[in-house]
Amino acid sequence: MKLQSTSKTIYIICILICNVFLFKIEAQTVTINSGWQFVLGEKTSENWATINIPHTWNKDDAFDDEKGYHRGVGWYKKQLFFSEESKNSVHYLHFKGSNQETDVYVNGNHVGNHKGGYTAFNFNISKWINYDGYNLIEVKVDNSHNLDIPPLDADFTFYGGIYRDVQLISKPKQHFSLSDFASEGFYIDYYHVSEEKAGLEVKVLIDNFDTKSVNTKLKTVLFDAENKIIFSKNLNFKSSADASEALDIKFSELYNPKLWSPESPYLYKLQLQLSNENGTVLDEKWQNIGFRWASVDADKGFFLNGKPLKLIGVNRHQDYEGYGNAVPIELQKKDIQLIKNMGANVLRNAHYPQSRELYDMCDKLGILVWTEIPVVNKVTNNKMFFDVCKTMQKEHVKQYYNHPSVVMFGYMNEIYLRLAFDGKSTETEKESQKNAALDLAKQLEKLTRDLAPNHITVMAGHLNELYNETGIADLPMLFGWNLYFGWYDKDIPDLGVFLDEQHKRYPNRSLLLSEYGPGADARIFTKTPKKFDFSTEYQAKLHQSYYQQITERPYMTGMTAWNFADFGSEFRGDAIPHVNQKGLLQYDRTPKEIYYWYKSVLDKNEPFIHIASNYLDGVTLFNDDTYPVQLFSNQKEGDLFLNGNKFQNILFENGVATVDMPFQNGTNRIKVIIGRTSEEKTIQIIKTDALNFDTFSRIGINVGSHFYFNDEERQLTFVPDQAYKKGGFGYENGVVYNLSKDKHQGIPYSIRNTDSDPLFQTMLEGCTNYKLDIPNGKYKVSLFFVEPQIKPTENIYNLKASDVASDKETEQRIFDIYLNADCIESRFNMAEQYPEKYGIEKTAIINVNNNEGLTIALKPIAGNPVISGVLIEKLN
Ligand code: GCB
Repeated sequence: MKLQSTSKTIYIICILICNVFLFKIEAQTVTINSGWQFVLGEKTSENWATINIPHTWNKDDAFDDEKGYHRGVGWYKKQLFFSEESKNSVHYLHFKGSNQETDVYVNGNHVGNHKGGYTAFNFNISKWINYDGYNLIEVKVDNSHNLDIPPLDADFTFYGGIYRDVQLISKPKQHFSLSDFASEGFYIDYYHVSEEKAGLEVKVLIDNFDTKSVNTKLKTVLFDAENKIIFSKNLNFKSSADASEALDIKFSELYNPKLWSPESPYLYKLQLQLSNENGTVLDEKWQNIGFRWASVDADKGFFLNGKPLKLIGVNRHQDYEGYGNAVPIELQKKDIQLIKNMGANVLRNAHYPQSRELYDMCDKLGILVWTEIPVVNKVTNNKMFFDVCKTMQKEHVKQYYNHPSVVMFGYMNEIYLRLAFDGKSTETEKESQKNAALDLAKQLEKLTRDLAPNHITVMAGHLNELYNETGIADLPMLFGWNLYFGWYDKDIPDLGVFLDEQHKRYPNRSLLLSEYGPGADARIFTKTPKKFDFSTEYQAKLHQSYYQQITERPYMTGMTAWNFADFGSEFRGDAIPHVNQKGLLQYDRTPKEIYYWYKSVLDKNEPFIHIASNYLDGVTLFNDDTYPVQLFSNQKEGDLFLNGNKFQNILFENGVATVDMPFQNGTNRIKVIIGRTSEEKTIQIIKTDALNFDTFSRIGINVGSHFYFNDEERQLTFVPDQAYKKGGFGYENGVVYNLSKDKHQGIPYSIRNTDSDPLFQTMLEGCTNYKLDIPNGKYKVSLFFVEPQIKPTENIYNLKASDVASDKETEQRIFDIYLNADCIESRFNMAEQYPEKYGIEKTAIINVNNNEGLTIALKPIAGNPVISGVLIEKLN
């Protein structure tokens, strides 16, 4: 019996495979990424190079020490052969993404122009092709600032180039339309979806390029995940000559459907097959089908399939260290897996549509998606801009419509940001800006609702009354607040206060916390985390509190952290310049500790433990100092062992336990055991009672800073600074240099000539004596400096409007540098002697005698001296 049923299954599978694969399908798609010729600038230039797509010309210059990156034109060209036999086909060039304006030429003829860098587009090139010969394809791409194309302005790098696949699609004369805003030519709708039953409706567009009408057949088959046919429909129809046919196929309801959800992303499959009257298959499409329905309630939050679901997840930018936006798709897919593994159930693809392959992954893995077009920070008040935005939203909605994971369509982010910081325009101009954005929002909202009636419309705003005052926040079905309490604004607990107040004032508005998070650098850690210090600990503190504040508010639909990973933003001066460091992972996708904390609160699948000491290696602790290490787990309690001995029983609250570890000098073993699961980490600690060089040979001090900095260039963890203590080290005078009063980062600029920016960015000003009680001997002493006075560029992400001009008056700064009695530098004048923002290292060899220790004296000649770091190495 059993054998019989197995052979039956095999037989059915064989039939299915035959059905699916053995028919020759006339339609063909070929990816043509290899071996393009590329030149930056005009095509008359002679510097053509051979490149492969995905490609961007900004992968390096958006990260170098020079301000700005190439925003202009680049040309691509390639020869394509078309055979005589292919004459009867219709040929399209399909671009999945080219930033941001693209013009395509075939044999010198202009075949089309596309505006916008994040949606796909097709050009039918058939009429320009020479058959039985080679054809010259030329593509001009321009990423210049263009007032007609969003984004006009945003906190990410607008890398130029053809950065997603290019395909040559050849189709028989009748095929699923490729002309409806580059969609798949069909749209899936669900009707009456419930636990009991679900209906499926497909609207299909079929183009006929023949000059005569033809009999055509459309077969649609719904399979379950096990390839069992659920429904099948055949339709015979006449395709009129040179016309498009719109067909509506409605399947009868399916009883007891398996619903799609993040815990159980069950996918059915739909096959659409187009044949001619002889049965030759002309074109074919496959589509994942997930039966689900989503809704929002202003009081109760988000609902999926009728059940409440707190949305917890991340935002994602598409670029990647070393690649810019031209990232191999397999590498990008790993991101989606990482997001799923973290336990997230939602992804906001901010601020633009991303690769379709990733949405497929979300369908398969069960991640709900918010997707949006890049209308960010401001709008241009003219028809062209409005038209481009509307076309972009049409492309976006139509191209991404069929993904079961996509439940939210958005169209604007922080549209009043520039207006809020605008110190130049008149009141009338501002009023008109305000109304223009509102007007565009109304048009885009209507368009989105018309195109995607079964989806939730969304928009995100920043902390500003304008969104309430204008009523723009009430247009979408769900409004996202991007809130940075404890970073750009006020303090961490102010989040809940603000949200409660908003909910009270606007009780009918559904809310999501669409962005939040501080910048964090894995190389920076501290026992005293502070706003704007980029420390691992501050990132933990903020995220852990935000999570509690959102989960305890039922009216909040959820939260999406800013950002999944660090991303390129050329103008930024974070601890890693040109990179926005608010990621839960680093730019190369190495997780920061906070990623594991999210996993511990979100992923309940199996017991999980993480000891957050991945980056702590090399910490120096003095006397009885301990270091607070965070332990993460999705369990309630466990046992902690330090260096083989049971240290304590630990209780996890909100996924975390923080333990002050009394480390010993050298290797330390931390082990957590919970039931049958355990995790062990080994870290190296330098423990000392004095600056005696017994347990270390080098010591570095991150002068003017309260955090440790792990410096890869010098293979050393610099210790935080302190006021002088006898037997130790520290400053005798001076104050921490802060460009603006309420920020704690020193100077938020890219420091030239180094990757150790946090060492230089923080400094002491007015310190004339710095003392280190080191024993007699010979030492190599290195001092680190940078001139902090630079005319800041306008950077609203690092500074408040009032900070845009430096708080400090420009003054001259000249000083002599002494190591004890030796003057190692006279009239040191960085502004005069070095380029702007230049990281300077001065090294000298000295002998310390007579138990005098070392005094670094910075003797002012003009202005106040500054110093960023000290490194001392014992030579004998
Ligand atoms: C925001 C923006 C986002 C920025 C982020 C930040 O509110 O929507 O594009 O990158 O803040 O890091 O400042």
